[in-house]
Amino acid sequence: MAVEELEKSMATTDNEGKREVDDDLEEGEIINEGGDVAVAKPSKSVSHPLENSWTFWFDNPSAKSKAAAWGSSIRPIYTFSNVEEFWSLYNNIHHPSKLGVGADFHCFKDKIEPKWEDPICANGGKWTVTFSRGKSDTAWLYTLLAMIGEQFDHGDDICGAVINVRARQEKIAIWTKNAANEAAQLSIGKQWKKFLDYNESIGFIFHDDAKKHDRGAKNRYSC
Ligand code: MGP
Repeated sequence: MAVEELEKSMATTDNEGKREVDDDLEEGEIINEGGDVAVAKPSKSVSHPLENSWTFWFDNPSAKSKAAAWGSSIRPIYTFSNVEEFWSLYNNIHHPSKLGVGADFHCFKDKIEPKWEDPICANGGKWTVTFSRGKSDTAWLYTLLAMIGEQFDHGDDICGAVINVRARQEKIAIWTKNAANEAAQLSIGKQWKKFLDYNESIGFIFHDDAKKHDRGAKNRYSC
């Protein structure tokens, strides 16, 4: 699908998608997780398939504090594979500014888990952009649209994106597969900044470094 066509369909299905879900909702079709996330069963009408299927994952902050091991409370919420399903979901989930502090919300290609341990993520890394609390809603949406709309020249190298909501800031990261491929990483980082109109310098961390050095991991690339 051409980028222009995709953007047009995304723009026009925004309201339609929401109306369809509101009209179609039946008891039990909205799940509420302690006010942190709500998911509606998307419309069945399929007209704009995406190149990849994507899964939203959520990590509940209250479950996280009690978790024995990192990652044990992350769980998949819904998988979508066309534009209409995306808008139906997006219109019925809380946006980052409304998520509780500590929440992690992920959108990853289907079958890739948002963990360093996932075999496809294992040799990858991440670019991160930061915003003050409550200021990342638009950047999160534009990141999702650019990813699912396959607007990155090296989109095949992308695993997905995550937003971490913290007390003082909200961080959005794009996770990639082949950290050692510097040209691909730089292309993704530069294009992402352009899509977001983000003018500060951003850094790329290898997951391997994060595993070894935790918060002491240094940026390997920046742009
Ligand atoms: P984080 O949540 O990505 O960073 O990782 P943040 O937001 O700086 O820290 P927070 O405390 O505010 O959440 C935080 C910590 O979680 C890391 O230092 C790791 O110990 C652990 N961790 C994060 N990730 C993404 C993974 C992962 O994929 N696998 C494992 N095993 N641990 C992880």
